[in-house]
Amino acid sequence: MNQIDLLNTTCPTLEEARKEMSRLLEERPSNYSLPQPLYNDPHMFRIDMEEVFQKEWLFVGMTSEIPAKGDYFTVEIGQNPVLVVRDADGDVQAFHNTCRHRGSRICQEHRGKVANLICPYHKWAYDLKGNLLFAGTEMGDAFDMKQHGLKKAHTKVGGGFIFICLAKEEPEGDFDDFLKTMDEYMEPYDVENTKLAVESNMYEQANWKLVIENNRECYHCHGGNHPELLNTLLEWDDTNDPRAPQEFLDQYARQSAEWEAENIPHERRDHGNNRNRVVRMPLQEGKKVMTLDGESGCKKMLGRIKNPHLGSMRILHLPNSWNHMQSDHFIVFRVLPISAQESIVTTKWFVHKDAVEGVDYDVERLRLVWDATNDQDRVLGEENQLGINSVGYEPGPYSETFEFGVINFLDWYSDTVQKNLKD
Ligand code: 3BY
Ligand code: FES
Ligand code: FE
Repeated sequence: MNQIDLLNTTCPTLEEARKEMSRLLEERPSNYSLPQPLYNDPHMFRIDMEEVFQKEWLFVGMTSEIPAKGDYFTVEIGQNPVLVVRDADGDVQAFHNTCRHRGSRICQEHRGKVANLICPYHKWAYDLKGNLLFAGTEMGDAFDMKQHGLKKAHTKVGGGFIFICLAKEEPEGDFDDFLKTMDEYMEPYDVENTKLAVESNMYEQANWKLVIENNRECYHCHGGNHPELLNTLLEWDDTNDPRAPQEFLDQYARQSAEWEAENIPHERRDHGNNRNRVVRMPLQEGKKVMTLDGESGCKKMLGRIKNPHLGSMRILHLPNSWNHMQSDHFIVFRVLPISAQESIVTTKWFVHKDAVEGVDYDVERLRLVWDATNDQDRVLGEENQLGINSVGYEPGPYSETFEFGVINFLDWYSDTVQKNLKD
């Protein structure tokens, strides 16, 4: 059953599914993979959408994707189309992309530029702050334009990253502290002076949690799963990775001393008990960035950066992103669920806004390693899903040293769903 079927079905057992999901999460051992229905049951998927994707802060894109007034991009959070636009004051706004007349989607393109937001159906027009400007002449005297503005989604920006929240009330928590870290750690990159070089949208037949689980460990990096990536990436997931040998710690000490001298933030910051994490990690000795040979991806460095050897600053955000910030380009990743067993992984590569394609950078070269890596991870995720669907599947144990990131993710997920189900 796909998501459309699911959401169009009146489901007498949804309440039971909520109780069952609560029970499964409460009873699960924390360092085991989840029970099967949490990865493939359409009711449980619907609860994930309601309790996680419609309630929590989600990463949607970067401010430099919409540098000027009227620039917009669209994003689908399940069946909720959203448009993100730069308004006339230079602020980022997010609106439900549904017209207040009869609900048509307003912006139908993936990205574009508009003076006002005009619904294609009967041409109602809204300004960039969502106010209804024009509704024809036939709506009658009692019609109140002010009551028919676009519905807003909450929006917050930190370090050029745009987060939205579809809940009526913003979730409680220390999200603003994370945003402060983002402002501080992203300062050297000067995101406003970057541009999107290229974007990929990869369809994956796996539950969104399998996509995130896969990203939060490099256990699978062994055994030839990621030959291109491992030319440059070290398999340690964090500066305090329990597996990291002295050699790595020495390299980190050496490189982080350089970074400090250059005022490049690097120290691990953790927000919300491992929910959102920022840390700069060295790459393999001598490698500059995650290209195939580890040499520059773009001749123009980002922001005020002079040292090409900045490793990669990882920004891990739950529920839906991971990111790699390097000296001459950065890469952001966003996961959005489509159905219980389908997700879409969007990857975007950014370079300095004055960098010239074909002169300063070559798109094919820039994207090669992560295109290959994403595709390898897609196969791993899809195979994981197929095996989990078996009657023979039983939750299995995570390694606390190799898979601590997965344990952290599922602990956050489990706590969040249980808490939101009670609210
Ligand atoms: O580097 C990443 O984004 C993660 C961590 C390990 C494997 N994976 C591709
Ligand atoms: Fe938008 Fe009618 S649905 S103008
Ligand atoms: Fe991987």
